[in-house]
Amino acid sequence: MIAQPLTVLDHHYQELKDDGKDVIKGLSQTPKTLSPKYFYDDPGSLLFEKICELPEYYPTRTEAWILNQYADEIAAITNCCELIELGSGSSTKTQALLTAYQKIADSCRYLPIDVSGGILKTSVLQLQEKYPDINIHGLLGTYEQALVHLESNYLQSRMLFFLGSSLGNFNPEECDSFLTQVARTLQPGDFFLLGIDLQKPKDILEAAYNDSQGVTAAFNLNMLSHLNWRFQGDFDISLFKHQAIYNGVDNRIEMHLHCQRSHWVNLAALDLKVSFEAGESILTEISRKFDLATMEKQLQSKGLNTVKTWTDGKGWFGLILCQV
Ligand code: AVJ
Repeated sequence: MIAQPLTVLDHHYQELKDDGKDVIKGLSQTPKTLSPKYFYDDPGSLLFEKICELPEYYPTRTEAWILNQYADEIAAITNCCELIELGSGSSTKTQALLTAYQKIADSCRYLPIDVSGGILKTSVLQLQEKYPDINIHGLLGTYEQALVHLESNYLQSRMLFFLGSSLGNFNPEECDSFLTQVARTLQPGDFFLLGIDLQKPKDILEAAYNDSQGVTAAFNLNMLSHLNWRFQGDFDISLFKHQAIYNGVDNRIEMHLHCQRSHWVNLAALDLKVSFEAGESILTEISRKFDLATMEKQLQSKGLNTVKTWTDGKGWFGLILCQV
């Protein structure tokens, strides 16, 4: 994929331009797949915020607990000037870090990066009011665009962070090249802070992705509404059903949209007509569940050496701080 330049929100704000080539590719293969980045149009980002508050969805509150507990320690160890967050969303959990850095640094910068323009713009404005001493610049774009931009725009000592276990969306190969890219954006002495969801019993995992209020189902189905407005599509959402199952061999949740009867879908802006069979499904997301020691080894192989790890009392979620 060719990286497009990022839009710097402070100067001008515009929707992310997406050519949709990945949609054509994903819907033309068997089984069909779509990139989880298409979850996050503005309505999708709001649904994700709702997911984070569900009783069954433990990752957000568990990670938030760890961050609140150890933010001062992280700030003291890293003592860096530029905080860069990939996939910042509403930046709610990040506030623990911003509060900690504001206490120790005189000139600190925060760059939240997200594909969802609405939520990014709102949170940048709110955060700037709440943290007047921190220089905040929102960047609208994908991870790929962000990493290319960061590699050639190095200013000062950095901590790049990637929270919420979004790393789990990558398969092992994608994960490997992502971490290579991350390492390229950092200079010796810089830090990378990674939040990962850890392996745990299947029933807890499946409940987290099949909540009783149906918010996760709405979030999954919203991807089709997103494609409808973005690419002039005619997906009929009522013909698909949300499904999330845990694959214990690959240690991952798999989210599907299961087609209820055979029909054709047209995406006019992509000049694409796709046939769907009853019973087939679109894989919209994988959410891998990790093991701390294995992840530390993988990070180390990229020159990202663990400084410290933190977890919660149950060992459900892990935070790894590493340094180049
Ligand atoms: C934001 C990718 C970490 O995998 O748990 C939540 C997204 N999908 N419920 C996850 C998600 C369904 C979430 N990540």
